Amino acid sequence: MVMTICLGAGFAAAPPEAARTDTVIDQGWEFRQLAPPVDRSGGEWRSAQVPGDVHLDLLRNKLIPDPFYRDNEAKLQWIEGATWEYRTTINVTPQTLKKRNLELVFEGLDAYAEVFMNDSQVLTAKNMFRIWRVNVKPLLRAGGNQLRIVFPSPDKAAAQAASADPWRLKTHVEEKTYVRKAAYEYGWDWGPTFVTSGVWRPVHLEAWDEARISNLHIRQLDVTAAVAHLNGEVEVTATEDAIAEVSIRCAQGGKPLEATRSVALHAGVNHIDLPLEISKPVLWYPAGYGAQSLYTFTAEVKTQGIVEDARSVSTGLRSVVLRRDLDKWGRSFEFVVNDIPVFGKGADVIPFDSFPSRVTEESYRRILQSARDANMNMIRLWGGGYYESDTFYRLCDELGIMVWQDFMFGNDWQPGLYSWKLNVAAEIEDQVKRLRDHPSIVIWCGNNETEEAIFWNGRQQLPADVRNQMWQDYVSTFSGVIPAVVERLDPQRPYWPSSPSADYEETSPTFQTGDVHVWDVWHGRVPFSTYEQHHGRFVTEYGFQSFPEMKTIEAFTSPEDRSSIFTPVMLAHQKNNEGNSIIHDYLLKDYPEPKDFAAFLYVSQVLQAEGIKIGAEHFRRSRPETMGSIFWQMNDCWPVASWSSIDYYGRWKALQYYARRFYAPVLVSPHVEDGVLKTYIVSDKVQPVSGELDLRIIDFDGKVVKEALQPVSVPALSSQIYLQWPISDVSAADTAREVGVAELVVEGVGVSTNLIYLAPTKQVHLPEAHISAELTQGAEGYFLKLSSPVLARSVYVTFGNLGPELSDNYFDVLPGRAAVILVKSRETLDRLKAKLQVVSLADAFKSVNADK
Ligand code: BMA
Repeated sequence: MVMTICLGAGFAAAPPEAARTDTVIDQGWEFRQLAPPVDRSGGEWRSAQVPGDVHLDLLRNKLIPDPFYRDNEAKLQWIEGATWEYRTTINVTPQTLKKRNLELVFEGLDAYAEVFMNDSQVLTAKNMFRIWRVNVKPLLRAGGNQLRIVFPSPDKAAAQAASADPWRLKTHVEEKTYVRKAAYEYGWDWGPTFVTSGVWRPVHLEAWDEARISNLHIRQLDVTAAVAHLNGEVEVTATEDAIAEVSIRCAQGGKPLEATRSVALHAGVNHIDLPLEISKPVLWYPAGYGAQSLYTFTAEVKTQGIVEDARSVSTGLRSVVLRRDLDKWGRSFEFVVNDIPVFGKGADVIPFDSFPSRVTEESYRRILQSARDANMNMIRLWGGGYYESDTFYRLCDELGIMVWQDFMFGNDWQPGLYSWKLNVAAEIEDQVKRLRDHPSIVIWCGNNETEEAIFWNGRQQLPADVRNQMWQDYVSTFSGVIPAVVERLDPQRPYWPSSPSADYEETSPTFQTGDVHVWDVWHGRVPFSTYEQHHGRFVTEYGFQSFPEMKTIEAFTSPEDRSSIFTPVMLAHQKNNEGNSIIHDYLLKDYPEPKDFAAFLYVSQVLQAEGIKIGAEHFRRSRPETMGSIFWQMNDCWPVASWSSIDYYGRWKALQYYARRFYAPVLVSPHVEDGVLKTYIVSDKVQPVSGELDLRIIDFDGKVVKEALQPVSVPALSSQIYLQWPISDVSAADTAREVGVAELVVEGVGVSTNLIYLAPTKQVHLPEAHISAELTQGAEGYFLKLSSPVLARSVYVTFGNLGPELSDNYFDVLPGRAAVILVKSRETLDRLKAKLQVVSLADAFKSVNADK
């Protein structure tokens, strides 16, 4: 074995042409329905798109209406009961045919599929999340070759798979659990039921001779600012025994780096290690903590001087540790990145669409950039969907958004069949290998709520032996099969069995450990203030629903659907039983009845935002006891009433604007505890911050009742109280007409402003607002200046269907203090003025303060 590491020598920037070729098979696809019944689609061959799915192909061929419009979902359920067939022709040149290996690679088949090449069956696929590779060399000929894929009805495939498990008769688990397919396709409490079929990710024909690089990974053994010790792991698949030269190069971050090894390859899979060392690496940081520098590594394999294959991978160098130390509250749960304990701020992310192939880079960017713009540094990719695309993770890497990555198991108990576990192990291997170089992924997590939900739905009543067996199956998969694969392929990254979980440790009020989902607010219908009784070490879910804005509602309704939130179509776009009633009930606890449908939508958003703000600020104030606040949920997969902070069309709800404030790097958070108004400052900064804290109590006309101005020095990574006023000293007379305004000013700039009402929301006596709005042309758009002589709460600015980009929305306008926002639009000033509407909370009800 000869191995050299040379710096600055022999470096070539671009990978040379390799002998391996890769042809994407995305042209000439057709599909048809196979019996029974064919009457709905005619059963003829029609054009199809790959990647795609049968629902989108039916839509493009105008065989079905828009699945998201009104109540069309219910009319399209026949699709999952049918069997579908896809085909295309692959043209193979004589030159390609000479290659020693010709393989078809399917990056994703949803889900149960039989694949035929020139009418010979080459594959039976039974897992949407696996990458399938099949040798088709013996079947191909020069010229046209037919690739055909049959997708039996998912219902029937599931029934058949389930029938192989004798335990199912005892556990009564649903049949669908036996097919590895995105759980949300079957419907969720925010998502429609569209159980689809299709080639949902790209297909390729790979042609190669002696060797190919079947995987390239840069293992980060230990990384510090002084030096990064890496292991370049090149997996080479060889046709036969051969001598090869394997190398890795990297150009960025100072001097070029190259490591080369001469190795003897055997036929089959070879693992070649190339240790690499980078001194003073430019580290990758989560958003808010530093830059997101990425390194690109290129590996090459040569035999007899010929470059057989070359592959590149980009990664960011950072260390990540899940710190779990005993402390005075129990056992910690905090992510330590590059030695910094990082408070995780963000939201859960679900699939971006019911039909994933139509999600564009632009829509990913819109949501992920919105996360960053709202001062988030972490998202949790929830386990009831699918492993996201490479584009998604690349954007997370570039934006510094850490990813809590669930494996794709959602809620229900999972089968214990040995064959099923082998299928899962292969899936985990495919996905970990595909994703492990993304620095943004900071944890692998076994599943969403499977541990917690195992005995839900009456299963507590099952006989003890059945429950024991189910528990053993659970543990053997999520603390056996899956972590064993992770440990082998990616041992440096933390693994966690479930969300939520305590990793099988006992929790108690005095011993908190693990991550938690907090659902007594919403599902348990308790007041928002209950959030403040929770002391989980890391909160991975808590949430409250709202309606999307009118423009979004208009996209899926006709006018008669918009008379109330309880019309059949509005209820068809609410998937949580009782959801609309829950919103309504909570709303009436804090506010009077909204005056009309539009006002209801608006108030629902304010209600959600104010509620989640209570939780988020409490969790942030509780650092370091609590080290994460991930609210449920950021996005939607269709237009719907849901827990999202951004709707299906990418429009920010009030919550997303509020999140930008409650996730500010330095947050001022006034809070009443035991009759004392305590003003906290929470800082996520790694350096101390000096500034001035201004706390004043004003009445709604702006008269100052009490004020304090105090210099503050805020330690790095801290949460502390800076001012304490007994409530009895605070109020002049009428707490229903007063508000506390806390502001933190650093170097002349207001970094955080927060209001606190001294009376319960329902009793706050909001004055009728008289907001004056002035829209003027500026250099980069328009400026909208809003002012009001009295307090105007949660001011909502809309330009109707013109929908310009606004720098802020749903903010308070303080008496006598103008607020200015930027309006980005190509429309004329006059058109914008004509559509401008400014609403504040006081305008939203039948009569202001009706019941006060
Ligand atoms: C959690 C999630 C989702 C669900 C949400 C709202 O439990 O994991 O399954 O959509 O609650 O009910």
